[in-house]
This record gives sequence, C-alpha cells and structure tokens, in this order.
Amino acid sequence: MEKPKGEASKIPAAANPLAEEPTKIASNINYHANFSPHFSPFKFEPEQAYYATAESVRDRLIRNWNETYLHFHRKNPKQTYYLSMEYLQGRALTNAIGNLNVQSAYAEALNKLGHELENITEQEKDAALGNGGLGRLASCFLDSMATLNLPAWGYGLRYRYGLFKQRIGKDGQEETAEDWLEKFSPWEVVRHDVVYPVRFFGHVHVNPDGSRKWVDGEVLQALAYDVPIPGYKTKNTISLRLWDAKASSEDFNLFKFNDGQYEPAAQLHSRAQQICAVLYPGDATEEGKLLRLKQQFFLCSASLQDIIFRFKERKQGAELKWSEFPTKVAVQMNDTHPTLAIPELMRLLLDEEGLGWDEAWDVTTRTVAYTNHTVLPEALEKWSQTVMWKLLPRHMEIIQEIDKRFIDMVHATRTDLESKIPTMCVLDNNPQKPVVRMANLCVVSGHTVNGVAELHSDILKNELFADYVSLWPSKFQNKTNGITPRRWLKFCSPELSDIITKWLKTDEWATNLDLLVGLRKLADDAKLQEEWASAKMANKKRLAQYIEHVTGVKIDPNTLFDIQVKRIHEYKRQLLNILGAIYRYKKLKEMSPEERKKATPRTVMIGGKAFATYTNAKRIVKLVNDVGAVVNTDPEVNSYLKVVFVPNYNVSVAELLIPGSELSQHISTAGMEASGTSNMKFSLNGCLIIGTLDGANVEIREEIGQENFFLFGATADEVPKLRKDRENGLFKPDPRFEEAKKFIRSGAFGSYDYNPLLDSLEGNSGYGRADYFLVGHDFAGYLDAQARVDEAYKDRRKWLKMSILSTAGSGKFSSDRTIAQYAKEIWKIEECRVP
Ligand code: B1H
Repeated sequence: MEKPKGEASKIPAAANPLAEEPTKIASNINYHANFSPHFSPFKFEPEQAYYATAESVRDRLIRNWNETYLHFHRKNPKQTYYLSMEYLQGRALTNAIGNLNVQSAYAEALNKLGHELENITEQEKDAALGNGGLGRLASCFLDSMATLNLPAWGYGLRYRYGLFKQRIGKDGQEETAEDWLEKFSPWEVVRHDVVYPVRFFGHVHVNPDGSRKWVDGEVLQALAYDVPIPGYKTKNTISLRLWDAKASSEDFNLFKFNDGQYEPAAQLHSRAQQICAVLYPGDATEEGKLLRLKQQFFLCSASLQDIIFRFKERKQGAELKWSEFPTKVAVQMNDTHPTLAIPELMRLLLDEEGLGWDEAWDVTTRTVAYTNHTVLPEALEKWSQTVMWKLLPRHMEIIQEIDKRFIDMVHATRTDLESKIPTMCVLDNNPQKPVVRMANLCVVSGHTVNGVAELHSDILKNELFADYVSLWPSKFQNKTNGITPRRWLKFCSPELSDIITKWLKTDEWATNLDLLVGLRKLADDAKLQEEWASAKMANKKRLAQYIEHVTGVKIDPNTLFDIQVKRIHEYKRQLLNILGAIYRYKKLKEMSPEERKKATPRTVMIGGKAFATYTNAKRIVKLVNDVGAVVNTDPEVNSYLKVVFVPNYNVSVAELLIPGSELSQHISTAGMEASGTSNMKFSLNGCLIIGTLDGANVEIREEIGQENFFLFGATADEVPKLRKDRENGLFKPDPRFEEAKKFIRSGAFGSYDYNPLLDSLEGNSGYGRADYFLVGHDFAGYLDAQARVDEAYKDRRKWLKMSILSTAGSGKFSSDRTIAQYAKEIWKIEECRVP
C-alpha cells in the first residue's frame, strides 16, 4: 500500500489545518464553515459552529487515523476485531478535543469566533447505537484499545435510528425515533471502496465433487462507514467500522418503475433499508425476529469478509497459510448477538477458500472468543431452527455438523457426561419448538468464554456452563468490566479532576487509574475535603439547573442527591427505590414540624428507559412520575424530599448526573446483574453506593472498603431458597413494606391502576411466581441501610472522607485494566504504537 498523499507535514505552515494556535484553529473552523458548507451561507449560529468545529477536529483525527492504519498495515501484528451489535458512543467532540489535548486552544479559538466551547458541544446529538451497559461497555473498550495502542478495531451496524427518545406524557413513557443522522454525523467517513455482498435465503448447491455452495436468494451490499476512535495522548486512532446495507443499481427495475410500479421496482432497495433502520426491531412478531436475525448475520458476514480480505492483503504476496490466521486475527463476540460469526467463518473457509472441515474448525476455534453478559434465561438467545433453515440454510448445515461432532466427542471421550448431552448440545430438537442455542454454540466453538465480574463468572462456571467446565477447565475466565476514566471523570468533571491532579501532583492517573490510591492518605485532610466539597457543589448546581430545565422541578443543591439511573427492569428494582421513597414521604407527613427538621433532606432522582413492550417497567416509570407530582408540590414535605424522574437518560445526561450525585443506588436482586458499570462511574466520581452484593458491587466494596459502602439484602446463594420460601407461604413481610404498598393502593398518587404492579410483589408475578425479585424480602434491609445513609450524611466531614475514599478505591475499574487483561489473557495481542 502506498503512503497516503497530502500528508500534513508537507503542507505549508500557513495553510496547515493542524496548527495548534487558537488563531489558526479559528481560521480553520471558519474555513469549514465557508467551504464545507451544510447550511445557508453567512449563518454561524451555535449549530453551524458545532459542525465547523467538529470538522476542524476531524481533520486532526484523520491524520492520526491514516498513520495508524498504515502503521498497523506495515507491522502486521495480530489484531483484535470486536464484534458488537451495540455501541453507545454518546457525543464525540469533547472526547476528541480532550484526547488530542487541544481543549484550551479550541475554547480560545471559539471565543474569537463569538462562541463558547461548552455551548457548542451541547449541539451534538448522542450516537445511541446501543441499549445500555453492554453497548456503553463496547464504547469504553474502544477508547481503551486506542489509548493502550492496541491493534484493534470495532465492527457494528450503522442504525439509522438509535435507541428511542423517551418523553413523559400523561400516561407515562412515550417513545419517538432518535434521529441522530437527521442532519449528518461529522464523525463518520463513508468508504465507497469497502463493499461486500451479503446473502440471505437461497439454497445449498452440491457440486459433483461433493463441495457445497450457498446460492440464489437475495444479495444485499454492506457498505463501510468508519468512525475514528482517538486514544488519549497518543497518535493511535483506531476504527469503529459500521456497516450500512444497500442494494445495487442492478436491483432497481427501471422497466417496472416506468410502468408505474414504483414499489415493486425498488423492492430490494427497501428491504436493504430495513436492515439498518432501527437498533432493536421489536421481536414480538415473526417479522421482527427475522429482521433481528438478518441484522446479526449482516454484521457477521460483512465483518468476516473484511477481516479475511485484510488478512490476505497484509500477506503482501507471501504464501497464504490459513493455519496462521489465528496468529493474526482475534474475534471477540460481545454476547451471543454476533454468534453467526462462527458458522460464517466456517462457511467462508470451507466453501470459498476450499479448506477441509478439520482445518477450518481448527482455524475458527482458535480465532473466536465469547463474552457472556447475562444469566437471565429470557436474554439467552435461541433462534428458531425453522427460521434459520429458511434464512441461512448453509449455516444450519454447518451448525448441525458442529453439534454432531460435539456429541460424538462426548460419547467417545466422556461417557460420564452423556446424560448431560441434551442440555449441552447446540440444537434443541424439541419437535414443538426446535431452536439453536446460541450460547451453547459459543461455548462449544470459542477458545475462551468470559463473564464480566467475579461473581458473574463464578455463576457461569458453577451454574450456567457448569457441565462444560470439566470438559474444558481452562476455557472459562473472568474479565471484570471497566469504564474509561477520560470520559467518566476527566472530561465530565473537570473541577474534581483538577483537584485530584493537584493533590496527587500528577495527571497520570488518567491513564494509570491505580494512582488514585494516593488519595487515601489524604482523605482526612480538611483542606482537600473543602476543595472536594466545592467541586461536588459546582457539579450539583449544574445538575440542578439541568433538572429544572428539563422537568420544571426546582431542586436544592444543599439536599442529598440520591440517584438511580439505568434501564428500567424489575431485576434492577427501581420499584424498591420508589417504595422506599414512598415510605419516607409517608413518615415525613406523619411527623411534627419539629421532628421533620431532624430529617436529612433528600432529592431522589430516577431515570432510565423501559423497553417499549415491557409493561411492568413502564408502570414503574409512571409510578415514579406520579409520586414526584404529589411529593414535589406538598409544601409540608417538599423541602425534605423531592422525587424527580429524569427523562431520556442517555450518555450525555449521565455525564451531568454522575458528577453531581452523592449517593447512587445499585440494588438489583443478588445474582441477576452480571456486572453493572454505572456503579463504577459513580464510585469514581466520589459518590457513595447503596447496594446489594451483586455483580461488580462486590468488587467495588472490596476496593473502597466495606465501611464506605451501604450494604443490604439477600446474597446470591440465599436467593433460590428465599424464592422457594416465598412460594410456600413462609415469607413474613415487614409491616413497613405492607404500609408502603397500601399507601399506593389508597390512591395517594392518583387514579392510575397500580394493582397489577403491586400484585407482582404478592401473588401474580409475570414470572408466574410471587415477588420473583425479592423486593419484599429486601425491603426492611433497604430502609435500614437508607437510615444509615441519613445518619452518615449529617456528619459532613465523615461523608467527604468516604467520598474521597470511593474515588481513591476506584482504580481497578478502569477499562484500561480490563482491556489489558483481554489483550494478554484472551487475544494475545501486543501494543503497536504509532511513532
Ligand atoms: C447486559 C445485555 C443485553 N447483559 C440483550 N445483557 C440485548 C441483552 O438487545 N438485546 O437483545 C441487549 C443487551 N446487557 C449488561 O451488560 C448487563 O446487564 C450488565 O450487568 C453489564 O454491566 C453489561 C456489560 O457487561
């Protein structure tokens, strides 16, 4: 490959768009406003300033990006390809400017142009190509891969509409399409030369020599859109390659069109548009399920063709040895969503490259690895065999063969496991509903399977995948999740970051988060505590302004800010939180004004999106809003308690909420939250946690010290028995639990029918069992833990010390640590730094 033309260094200084002086940056922004126009001329409002600034920053990224591409190409190291159906990137501008370390130069340049950087960055729409933790994890991982100079790329889909926008109307949550590409995204570059065919349907043709080929059906084109992912303080800038689907011009039937048959004329074009139309097509219908499966295959097929193309390209004429493929390629599957990468790689090797089964299987199994993110049975993907035979007939043949060989192997080598074959094998051939078990396919085919927190990985080994462990003991690993400290501290809380840098006398913590332990010995220092408190207060005030702006509710920054933000799910137990707030409200009402004065004033904020068809989750959203409407307008109580539902929770809202919070709730039923990652973000920002022994909470508590964590609730190993007891009528509810429910049923929060929601806590859970999530069992412990919070908050110095110790103990939860472990222990890749 040739060196890219027009390198920055060869451009005369005067015209250098990469100069770092504010005056030159201003002129470059101006240049983009005028000569990369997207709006009417002479308009330079914040919106135009945003696009011009973004393009100016992109110029810088492109140089580093091209150099990185070239460097990887020349060095040809083993490279990781991260396959994920989701990336929750959020906004890119602040992050890019921060990673390039040109913050103040850009702020000054924009001032010269009559704008404030802070206002400009708010013009950007979030890229929300993900649902929640799993998607945000993928984005944090890309940030760390780039920062650690690792040869790695992400692959995903370029959804036209990302995660829906949430509005709160009179009936609760309403969803509207999130049009992140409404104007355009300055952060993506379409690669018109990177296009691969992806087939659906059709049938398998058997050649005279017995080889097989998938033919006919419909063929769409996958077109690459690349997003640059800059590392922090390094030139390395890696790619997130998002595939878009299109049909070719040959598929447009001009004859039909001219005949007035407009829709039939463009049938394949409209089918192509459907593929990447939305993030998660509702899968209640058969059509929805088929579309989701098509999306998954589209990602896998395009990515693997691209990976194989690059493998061949980097051979540069040398002899092609497929056995070397796993020494150059590591494919990581982010949950089972990209499982079809396995049969697709097999198919490409067998049918396109002509390898034999054993060789193809050896290459595939040494290449792919699988991360599990959940043990919830309803989230473990199972695809109908009938649908799969129709859509991907050749892949089904391959999966059948994989399954057959697995079963033969167990019969031949492990007769002790024979009775387990029906649950261990890939195909569930139940005649009523034959399905492919994607997680089993991943475990059987992947060289490594990992969970995302110690507790979760233990559950995988001891329960979900226990039968496989004796077969392949070294296959199972743990990789505790992490978060990028750049976005989640340095850039979202500059005030606190500056204080940390000042007291640690280094800013290296942003790339070596373990250095935060240095704060431990300073946690008692009154001067640090005061600076800490003032940074926290600044963040609380900023948050209060935002809350008033989006909800109209005025909140007092002198109250305890108590926040729970995450997807709304029964297992995450927002219902426990709001029942606690309801109980608190009732008690405050019953107090005399004198008694009330002793209460710790609180602002409870809850935010998160409910899946559009998840009725109970939507009822919880409605309840939080109804409680807020009553409590916040009750003059007796509202200086002691406010309850706010924060609408449309997303990455950029998180960047405001997390730095401004003092207490955060991570209160899932033990054993159900695989890890959680917002717990890490809050803790890093000096926020105390009230939580259960679930997911990564366990490790956070270990790191920051149990005395700095408000713990309550059943443990994971107690849960099964408690559920049984509950079934058998052995559960004795705490009277406070009964009181809170009764208060809702009395109509205290309006006329909406909350009975079905409350019934789920009693006899009629949607899971067919009463209070499956043990809200009733944990309620008393929860209230007691909250009482300990109230007491601790009254001792300001003690609270500040705990807050500092939370940050000090968060070093482990950097995604740099997580990714370094993946690189060493799963991918076997090494740094490839651009000089
Ligand atoms: C997590 C999901 C998930 N686990 C299905 N599983 C989806 C499952 O669209 N779908 O079909 C989407 C997402 N997401 C989360 O992953 C866990 O619940 C968190 O505990 C964990 O922190 C996060 C990242 O590992």
